[in-house]
Amino acid sequence: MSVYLGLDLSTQSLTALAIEIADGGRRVAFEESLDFDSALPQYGTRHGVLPQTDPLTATSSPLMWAEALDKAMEMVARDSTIALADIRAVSGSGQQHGSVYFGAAAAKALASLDAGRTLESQVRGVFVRPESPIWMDSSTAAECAEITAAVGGPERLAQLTGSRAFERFTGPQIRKWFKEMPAAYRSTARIHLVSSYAASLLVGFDAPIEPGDGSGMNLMDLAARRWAPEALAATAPDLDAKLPPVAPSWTVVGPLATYWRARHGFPAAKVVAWSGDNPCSLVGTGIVREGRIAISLGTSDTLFGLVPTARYDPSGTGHVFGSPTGGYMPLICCKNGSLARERIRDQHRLDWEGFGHALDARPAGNRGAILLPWFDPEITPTVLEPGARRYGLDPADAAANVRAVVEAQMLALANHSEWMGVKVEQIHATGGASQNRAILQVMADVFGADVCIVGGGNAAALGAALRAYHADELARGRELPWPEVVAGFTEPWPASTVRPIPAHVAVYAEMRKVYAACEAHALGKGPDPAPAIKAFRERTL
Ligand code: XUL
Repeated sequence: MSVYLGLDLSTQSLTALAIEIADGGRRVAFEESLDFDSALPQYGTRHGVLPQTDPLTATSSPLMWAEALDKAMEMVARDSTIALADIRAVSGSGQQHGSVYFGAAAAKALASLDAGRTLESQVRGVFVRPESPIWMDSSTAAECAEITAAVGGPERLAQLTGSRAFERFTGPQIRKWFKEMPAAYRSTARIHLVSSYAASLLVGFDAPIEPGDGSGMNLMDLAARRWAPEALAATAPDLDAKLPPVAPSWTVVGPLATYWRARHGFPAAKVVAWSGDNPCSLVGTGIVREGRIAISLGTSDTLFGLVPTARYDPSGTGHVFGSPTGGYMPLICCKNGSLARERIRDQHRLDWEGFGHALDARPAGNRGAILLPWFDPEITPTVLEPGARRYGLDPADAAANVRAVVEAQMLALANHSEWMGVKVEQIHATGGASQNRAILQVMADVFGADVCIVGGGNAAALGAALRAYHADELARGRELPWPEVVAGFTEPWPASTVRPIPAHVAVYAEMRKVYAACEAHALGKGPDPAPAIKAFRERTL
């Protein structure tokens, strides 16, 4: 019996998930989450984010993440369903783009963690930047422009790093920090991603950055999977010395540090490089061959696939990340995901069941009522001035607004992912809202493809555990093909398949154009869409 542990340090929570691989079968043996707001209220986060007055700024606490890691490991150690001694390897997944800034004291503190004291009390003093910018931040438009110009334009930057400059990406965030706090920047010994930071806490020294997560920085040469000197030079001085090295996804960083063994009773399990939540979800949703895409309905809604060669989004909204299975993962991310659905649900005083009923109460196409759900600044498309926009939609009409928010999210995902050129045969849905069949029906109808549910909702943590399994086997000289790694864990749930309804598919093929016209109008790039909406309404009534 071998046990592999996957940890997912996401925006709102830390999830621990353990898988068992035995001759007789494979199963998820343990799965538990710790919600930051409720489990660690002393940090004052809301949905895992620290309160800010500026809507473009979003930060969280690296100290809170350390405390959460200690608590999650304690949670695993206390559980009686898994034998700790069977844990062979641990890996993890971190919310992408967020960064952690260590001062000179960090290396010594990590190397000498005392099992008699909490982790949090020992790392409290190591941060030169007590708040970490996270992926929801969009305050770096100026730095994006500067980096783009220095590298030679958006296309050059996208070809080099996989993405044009994005506000939330780590490079622009580092540049802003360097410009605003030059002395603090100079005294920064090490800049980590959330993923490599958490891995460093587990091994007791600086862990490398994994290429899947490294592609979310605007700093890595995507093809060569190493830091790109021209991108580093465009970002901040001496950055090379402050970043850990890039290392392959299956790197065994080291054994679990003595702290974890002596404090919680873990064995000297291998710690495998952590990756980002999306690259881990790629594995955890079974996207290990072409023709399938995954749509994750979480804090953010993301859509991703797997392609053998890198492609770039000419419109500039999408990204290409390195896949932790080799190859590339094209991805788009919409920030107004679950919080937008929740906002509409709460505004109309509904629970999730009522939300599903309201969604079903209106016809496909919503009689031409359209919502652009940009409650928060949006990533896809870029919207820096938040505010929902409504076209022919009465804000007081509960059912119409529920249908409008879900249709908008699916239409935006479909329109903005066309550049990926993936012929979608099947969609693997994951994330909290994937449990809602009415939402999945809209997804199937907009994409014209079968949708099925995979995994237990913790795809990133599952993917991390599977990556730990793959790396452990590799370290023992056995290279398992990825379909074999994920077998038994990522098959569609029986009876979960939602098939597209042909009449609805036809409605949405039309509505995609109308939605695109509304987006263009709201962004000041297109004419009033009222005539297009009227024509669509008349055709579909
Ligand atoms: C992806 C992105 C988010 C975060 C948090 O580019 O910004 O999906 O990884 O989930």
